[in-house]
Amino acid sequence: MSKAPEFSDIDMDKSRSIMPVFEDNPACVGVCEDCEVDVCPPDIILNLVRWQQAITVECGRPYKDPGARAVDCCDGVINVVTDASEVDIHEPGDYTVTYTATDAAGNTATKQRAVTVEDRFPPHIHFDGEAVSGTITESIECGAPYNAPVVTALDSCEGDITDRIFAVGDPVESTTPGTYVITYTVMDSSGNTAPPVTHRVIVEDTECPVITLNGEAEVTVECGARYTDSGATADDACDGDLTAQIHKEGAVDTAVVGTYTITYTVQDLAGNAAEETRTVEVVDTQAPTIYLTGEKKVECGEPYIPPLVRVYDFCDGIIETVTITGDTVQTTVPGDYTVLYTATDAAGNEATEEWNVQVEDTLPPEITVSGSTSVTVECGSSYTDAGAHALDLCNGDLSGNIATSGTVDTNAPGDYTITYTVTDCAGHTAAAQRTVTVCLTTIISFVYFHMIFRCFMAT
Ligand SMILES: [Ca+2]
Ligand SMILES: [Ca+2]
Ligand SMILES: [Ca+2]
Ligand SMILES: [Ca+2]
Repeated sequence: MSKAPEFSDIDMDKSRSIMPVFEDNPACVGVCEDCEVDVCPPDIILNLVRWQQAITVECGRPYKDPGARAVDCCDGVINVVTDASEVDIHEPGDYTVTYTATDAAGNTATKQRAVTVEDRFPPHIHFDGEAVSGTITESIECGAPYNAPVVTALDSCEGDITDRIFAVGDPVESTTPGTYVITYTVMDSSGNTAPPVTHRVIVEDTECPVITLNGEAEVTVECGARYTDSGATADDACDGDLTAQIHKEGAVDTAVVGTYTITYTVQDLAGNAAEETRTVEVVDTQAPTIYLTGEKKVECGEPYIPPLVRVYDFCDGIIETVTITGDTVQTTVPGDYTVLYTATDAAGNEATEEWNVQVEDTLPPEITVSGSTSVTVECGSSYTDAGAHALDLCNGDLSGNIATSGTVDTNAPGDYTITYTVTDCAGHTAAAQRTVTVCLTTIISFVYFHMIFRCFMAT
């Protein structure tokens, strides 16, 4: 049994010539002479395909009916109508195409052709609209956005049969390194199976983590101050937060001026490493502090005791070297003196502290009566005062400045007061007195009688 011809096999030239043969109605052979009464239907001749009437069409392919011709012994060639358009090329199955011809006398003839629509081709699997087959391997970066292909299945007969795709395997987890394999198969309604497509997705982590410093990458700290490192965070596109895995190296000694480096390193699970550094500059910008303790007021003439000096620097600690400039305190010269204490730290920061000394004369001179402060003088004799001397702690010997007041009349018995007064440069005054008593003694000499008499007369 020969295979039914396909539509493409039609060879019209080899179709039968248009000759009424009346093979379906042999009774009409030879009666065409009497066309007054035409009782014979036309003769329908099917155009053949590879000498065969039956046709097999691939589902989904276009079908063009080869047609038929009709000849009537009275009317000659006449029109043929057909229902070939009823053949559904998208629906596999057996169809019967009917050709009908009617002559002018109303005699009708029909003929039929068997048309088979067959689905013999498998569907195809598509990734993102592209037909694919076999094994498709792709590598993607772990953590990067992954767009899985849109998998569809198209059959030349049935069209889109995506809903019949059968997938076996592990769905891709784009944040977990590994190899994921999914195999897709699909079968059309006629049992034709598409070649399976294996999708192999390798999720790799080739990217380094990213370290982000908290705070600035360059930090300046004052020497002696406390430094607390603000740390860093680490994030990996694949492994996520790796902050806890950060390894920190380096320390900052804020007691020592210098540049320090803190290094942060981290590795992801795939061994990709990242490193960041922070530079910490320990600087000394602060001058030392000078502490002066002591007495700023000095009594003129008393010794001057310089203050106790202590110098402390936040960075260097105790500084021993202190330079003293400014006024030299002269303890015998009252006045204000400014003594300057200067200290410099190792970084060259200089501090100067003023020490204001006040030399004051607050004490009066001391006046001392020469000899006795109580003197008795014989009336009539001569009296010479012994004077006094004065000494001031500040001004020294002021004896020459003593002012003496009061007189002694030795011819007049009685008590006389001699007053000595002296004032120092600061205006402090001191005074002392001497009492001189002029009197008559009980032993009166003859020689002095005249004098005594004068004394007596004076009283
Ligand atoms: Ca098919
Ligand atoms: Ca990584
Ligand atoms: Ca300092
Ligand atoms: Ca004085």
